[in-house]
Order: sequence, then structure tokens, then C-alpha cells
Amino acid sequence: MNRDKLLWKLQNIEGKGKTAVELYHEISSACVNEILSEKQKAPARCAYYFSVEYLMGRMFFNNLLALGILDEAREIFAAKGFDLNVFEEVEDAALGNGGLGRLAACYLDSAANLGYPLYGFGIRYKYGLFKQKFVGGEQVEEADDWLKVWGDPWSVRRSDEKIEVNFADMTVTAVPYDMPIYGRSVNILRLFQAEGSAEAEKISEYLYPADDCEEGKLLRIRQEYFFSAAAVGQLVQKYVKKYGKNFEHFPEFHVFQLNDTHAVFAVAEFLRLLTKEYRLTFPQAVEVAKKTFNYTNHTILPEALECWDIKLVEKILPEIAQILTRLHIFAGREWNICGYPKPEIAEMSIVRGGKFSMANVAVYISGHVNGVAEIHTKILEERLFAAAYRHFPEKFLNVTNGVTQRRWLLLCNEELAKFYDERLGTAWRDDLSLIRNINCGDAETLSAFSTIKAEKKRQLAAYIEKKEGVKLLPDAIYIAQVKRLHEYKRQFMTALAILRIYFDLKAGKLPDFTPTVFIFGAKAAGSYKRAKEIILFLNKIAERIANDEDVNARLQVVFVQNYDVSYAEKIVAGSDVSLQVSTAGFEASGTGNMKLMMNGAVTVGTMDGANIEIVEEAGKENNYIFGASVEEINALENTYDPITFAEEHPRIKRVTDTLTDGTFEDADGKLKDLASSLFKQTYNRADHYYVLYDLLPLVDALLKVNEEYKDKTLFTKKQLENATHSAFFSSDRAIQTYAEKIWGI
Ligand code: 26V
Repeated sequence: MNRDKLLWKLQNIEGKGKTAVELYHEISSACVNEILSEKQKAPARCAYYFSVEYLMGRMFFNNLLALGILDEAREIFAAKGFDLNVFEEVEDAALGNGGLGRLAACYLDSAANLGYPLYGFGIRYKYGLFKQKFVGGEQVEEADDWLKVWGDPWSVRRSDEKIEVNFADMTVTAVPYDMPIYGRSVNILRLFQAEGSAEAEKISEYLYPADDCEEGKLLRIRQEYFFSAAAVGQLVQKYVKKYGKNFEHFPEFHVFQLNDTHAVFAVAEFLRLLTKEYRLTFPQAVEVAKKTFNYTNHTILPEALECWDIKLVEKILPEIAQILTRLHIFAGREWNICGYPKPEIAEMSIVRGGKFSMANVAVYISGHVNGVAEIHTKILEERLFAAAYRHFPEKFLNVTNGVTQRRWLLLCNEELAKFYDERLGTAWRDDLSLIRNINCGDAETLSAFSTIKAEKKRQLAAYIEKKEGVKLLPDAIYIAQVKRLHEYKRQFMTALAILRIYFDLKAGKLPDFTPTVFIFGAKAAGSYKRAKEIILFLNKIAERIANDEDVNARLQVVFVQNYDVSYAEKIVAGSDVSLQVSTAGFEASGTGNMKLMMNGAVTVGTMDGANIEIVEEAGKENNYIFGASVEEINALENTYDPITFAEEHPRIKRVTDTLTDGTFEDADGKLKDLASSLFKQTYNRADHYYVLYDLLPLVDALLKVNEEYKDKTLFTKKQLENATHSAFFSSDRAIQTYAEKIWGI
């Protein structure tokens, strides 16, 4: 990339009389053109990432930073009287729901920065993750028309590379939009848009449409097949053009990574093409597929493990249903010949109870299967995929998640980046492990770090005031719980803990309490009623506390609206404490925990997901671990009775009573339903997520933080120990591991 030429081009952009949108397009296009003009030597072997979600966030600042021109561009346009910060209004590219989609974005960033040839495939949704507002404390969803005002100048439409995708009832054109990812190499995220007819267009209209009815399920299957088939179709076509129809060499040039099971139809499409179009035998095709595909699992929640009704797949993809059925028989025969026990064969089977188990397809065909944190991989091996692990242990490995320090440190916390620059030079920017060399015991260093944290907290408070109209308490501890709203993540438990602290404060039992602000950010799936009730409950608690003169100078709760990547950038930099309180065994990894740690937040968390590795790296003494372990939870399974438990603990009962005793107005019984989730069998057992069991230990952990925070030097040291021990959680490390252990690129 010719940096000087690009800066010269920016210099020559006329600012006068142009709208912000026009300028946004001109600057972005100049960058994209410059990036794409770079001659790339095509690497022999490439990795391809198949993901139905990419949560890229705002591209502008990130890309200018990657190009190394962010500061100069700011100056150039400031001289023209234009403040680039106006582009903070640009919509996030929110083509993902949460962790899985953001991970894909971090991985693309790291691969490009390390110079690994990794290309992403996905869907270009017209509407991304919904916009969230609160009305009367309740979540209201609005369509995310992200292209409407600002457009998408960071992508290039490639009509010349469109490809047809066939369903039984229609043919859809998949038109690629290429987004260059700039780094040591220029990689591409290729998102397909569905075109051809009104029906066809629906396929790429919405991210995750509700899939609780037949219509929704069919649409979801269409989405998954649509982008998988388009991607596989193009790669196979290109291979044949270049190397002919001998597919033996295909795996030498391609390695596929399935980001969860959402692209498993790619396996079936691959087998279909090789057998039907290129006349390989089925065993030959399977052989090639086995050398090409790999699978990452991101959740053990049964409700999130995809199983598609065979009838449904047959209806719109009869050939694909046939191939999957054939694969089921083929795999079964292989296992029978090996003499595996019947129950284990049943467990690994592709067809189970009239459905295709997409995870079992993925595990069977993949050369490597990985979990996303040590404990998660262990659970995959011991529980979810136990039979497969017994027979194919060599397939399984762990790759603990990571996050890109470029967005989650350099971009969102320039001050901290400068702090490292001043003490270490700039080499740490490429090798994050160097930040370990910071002397956390040095008084001047601690004081400088503490000043930065204070400044980031001030910036966060100003942002929240602007967005929510709420003034945060000054000189308070900022505690953040930001992540998707889910019962297993236990925002509900935090709500009850806050109420416990509130009652104790009111009763004068916490005379030395340091003022504390709890910051929540979370979206609940549109159809997830209980998650929405938890949002309402938290908003009611926030309101109650805000209106209570006895406590409102010491305790505050704010639930920000429309938590997204851009909001996260502010919150992770401006928080003191990171809440990671999932029921042990349920959070595959978590990545927000890593972003907060990287910015020097201490973790109040359970021994779950990557929290375990976080305290391994940064020290248990620098974090606040509480709650039941996986082993304890497993042991409790048949004996735990939340009703008795609450009766035995009046401090718990006092707060759960608020759900039913009229403390909060509850005309439509939403809080009552939350009480039911604790004390009655509903779609899960009573208190399935052990909210009450871990509640008082959480309160104790929070009070311990509150006490220790008073020793500013000691607490700052804990924060800095966390920040400087976060290098392991760089996605550069994770990508390096994928590249070396799985992809061989
Ligand atoms: C999906 C669904 C789909 C419908 C029903 C309820 C439900 C619940 C959870 C999910 C999760 C989808 C997969 C996912 O996003 N997993 C997250 O992946 C992150 C990146 O590996 C990881 O850090 C998070 O722990 C994990 O939850």
C-alpha cells in the first residue's frame, strides 16, 4: 500500500459543500481502492472461514488505523474544518448476534495482520441485529436498516462473480460483496446477497429470523445452504478451472473452517458437486471432504445445537437430504466394521429421531474439532461428543478464543496504547506478549495507569450521559456486565445481588460502602420472553434505586440501550470490574471477559469458560472468583431444591420475594414468571441455572471488591496486573494456533 499516495488523495478531497455522507464515501472509497490496487501474490494454500455471522462493527476508524493513517487523516480533515469524529454516527455493520460473530471479525483482523491467507464467507443481510430501545423499561426492537443512510463504501459488489444457488422451488443468484481486510496481507470477507425474485431476496434480508415456526425454519435452512453452496460452488469451480477434475489435490490448496454448525450444508454441497458433477465415487468424495473440513463448536446448550427435520430439508433441498442420508449410512457402516458399540454409534449418528444432527455431520467429516476454551473442550470430549472422542481422540483440540488488540486496545483505548509505547517502544503492538514487561509495582507506572482509567471512566460517563440522558455517579466503581441476555449468563443473579446490596445499604448495614455503578448492556432475542423479563426487572431496579434518596448517591444501575460493538468499545475501556458470572459449564468461552481484562478491569466471575484461563494468567489474587464449580454443579443436580434453599437463607428470600410481593408494579405478571423460573418446573427445572445457589457468594465477592477498592494503589495494581497479563487472549495467538495446528497455512 502506498501510504503517501493515499494521504495525498485524502488531501485532495474537497471538503466544502459536501455532506458528511458524501465525505464518508469519498474517504472510504479512496482507502478501498488503494488497498485493492495492491498486487497480491496468490498463496498456494488458503483457509476459508464459513460463518453465518460477522459482527464487524464500525469499519471506518478501524480501517484507517490498520492503514496507519488515522492520525494524519484526522489532521488533514481538521485543517479543512471537518471533524472525522462525525463518523461516530456511522452505523455498525452488525451482521451477527454476539460472541460467535464478533469472534469471526477478530479472527479476520488477526489473520490479515499476521499475513495468513484467510478468507471469510457469509451473508450480506439487509437488516443486521435489531436496534434496541427501552419503553417503560421493556425492550422494543427496530429493524437495523444499516445501509440506508451511510451505505457500505467498504465493500465492492462483484457482479462478475455471481453464482446461482438452486432450491427445489427456486433458483437464487448469490452476488458477492467483497470487503477487503487490510494487514500484512490483504484478505477478503465475501458476503453474498440473494437476488433474483422477491422470494429470493428474502434469504438475505434478516439476520436470524425467528425459527420457532415452519416458515422460519425453512428460511433458516435456505440461508445456511445459500451461502455455503455459493462459497463451495465458487471454490470448486475455480479449482477445476486451474487444476482440472482430479480432486485429490483439492485439500492441498483449501482448508475450510466451519464456525459452528451453521454452514454444515457446505459438507453436503461439496459431496454433491464432487459426486454428481465431477463423477467421483461417494467414498472418494468423502475422503476429500475429510481432508478439507474442520469444525469449531461454540456452545453446549441443547437448544442451540442444530438438528433439521429430514422432511423439511427434503422439501427444499431433496438432493442434499439424499446426500446427508447417504452419509449417515456410509458413516454407520464404517463404525460397524470397526465394531463400535451400538449405543455409541447411535450417539454419533447423522440421522437421529427423524432429524439430521448437523453437529454429528461436522464431527464425522472434520479433520479437527475444537472447543473455544480449555474447560469447554473438555466438556465436548467428556460429554457432548464423548463417543466420537473415544474413537477419534486425535481429532479433538482446544483453541481458546482471543480478541484483536487493534480494536479492543489500540482503537478503543489510545491512552493505554500510548502508556505502553512510552514504556516499551512500539514493538508490543505486533507482539502483545511484550506488555508483560511493564513493572506493576512501580509507583509512577501505577499512578499513570490510574490516571488513564479515570479518564476512560470520564469518557464513558460522558457517552452514557449523551446516549441515555443519565449522569453516572462520579468517583464510583464502574462494574460492567455486557453480553447477550441469557438465563445462563445470569444477569438475573446480578439483579438479585444488587437488590440485596440495596436493602443492606438502606438498613445502614454497609456504612463504608464505596459508591458503585452497575452498567448493563444486552440484547434479548425477540422471542426470548424470559430474557426480556430480566431486562424489565433490571430497569425497574435501576428506577427504584435512582428514586431512593437514601441510597442514590452510593448505588446506581444503568442499562444502556442498543449495546453494540461501538458501545462495547467505550464500556470495556471505562470499567473497573468485569462481571462474568455464568453457571459453571455453560459459557463456552466468553470474549467480553478478555476485552475488559485487556483494558485493566478485574474479573468477578465463576470458574467457567475462559475465566479460568484469565485467572491462570493474571493470578487468582488479582481477581474475584466465586460460586460453584462444574463438579459441584454436577454433584448438585439431583439434590438441589431452590425452595428449601431460599427458605434456609432469609437473605435470599427477602430479595426473591420482591418478584411477587408488589415491591414492583407487575400488572402483566412478568416478574412473577421470573419467580417461577426459580421455584417451579417450567421449560427447565426450577432454578436450572443455580441463580440462588451462587447468589450470596456473588454478593460477598462484590462487597469484597467494594472494600478493596478503597486501597487505590492496591486495586490499581490488580487492574494493571490484569491488563499486562492479557496477551494470551489476543486473537493473534488464537489465529497462530489455528494456522499451525489446524490449517497448515
Ligand atoms: C444460540 C442460540 C440459538 C437459539 C436458542 C438459544 C441459543 C443460545 C445460545 C446460542 C449461542 C450461539 C453460539 C455462540 O454465539 N456462542 C458463543 O461463542 C463465543 C465465541 O466462541 C463464546 O465466547 C461464547 O461463550 C459462546 O456463547
